[in-house]
Amino acid sequence: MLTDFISRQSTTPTPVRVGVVTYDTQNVSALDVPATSTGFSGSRHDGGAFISAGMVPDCSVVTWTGSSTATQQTSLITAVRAISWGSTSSPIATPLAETVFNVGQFFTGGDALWKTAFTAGSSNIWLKTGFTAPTGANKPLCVACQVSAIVLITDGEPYGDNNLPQKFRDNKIQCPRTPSTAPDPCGTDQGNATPNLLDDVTNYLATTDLAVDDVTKPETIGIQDVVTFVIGMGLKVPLLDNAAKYGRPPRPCARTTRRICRTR
Ligand SMILES: [Ca+2]
Ligand SMILES: [Ca+2]
Ligand SMILES: [Ca+2]
Repeated sequence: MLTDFISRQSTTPTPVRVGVVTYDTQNVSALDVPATSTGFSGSRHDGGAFISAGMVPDCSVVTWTGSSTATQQTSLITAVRAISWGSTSSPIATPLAETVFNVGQFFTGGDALWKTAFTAGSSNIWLKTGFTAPTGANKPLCVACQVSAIVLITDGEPYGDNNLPQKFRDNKIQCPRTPSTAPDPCGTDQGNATPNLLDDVTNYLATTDLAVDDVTKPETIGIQDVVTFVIGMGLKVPLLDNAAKYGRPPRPCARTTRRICRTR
């Protein structure tokens, strides 16, 4: 599915830039949920890992038909086909919310928010190696008014997930149920039994200006949020429905911003 999507960018009338992230292949060493003061520090391997070198194609490129972009396209497809899903002897877990949180770091365009939003002072504990955005033409943010999206392809069964800042552990976003006092149908992690927080993370990315405004970087001015789309590979999963439901930016406000952007 993903390799088809990347291939079609050469011929579709509406090509997009693409980056690919999968789970950290060593994530089974980080299945627990330690105190929030730990973050990702030490030798932990929570969350994801980049497959692509930032985004393809470069910011200034608007089609995938140039020779250098075609080469990037071939390399990306090869890299996607080489993604490891683990084996019995070398398993990989499913840190869904953690990985989407890492992608949020990437979309900040420079880590500024991720250093201050989740700790009392500035701290690097919630930064994941590999997700600091590049500053070259493969950076995630090209222009201030661009639409950024995550397309999450998953079976929706978190395992070894939810080592996240307290803001998310509060689990303010929960799946709908009747009566409201019943347990959260978004469920708990199969490995560590903590409440699943994927919907809390997608909601944060949809409702937060991720790129702190910096006059030296025009692409950061205004609101840079991220919408999450979910492609569930298994049966109906309440957690994924809720992650998509709450992963939409507040449209009236966002639309106004983008309309102003386009008329500049
Ligand atoms: Ca983890
Ligand atoms: Ca939740
Ligand atoms: Ca901004």
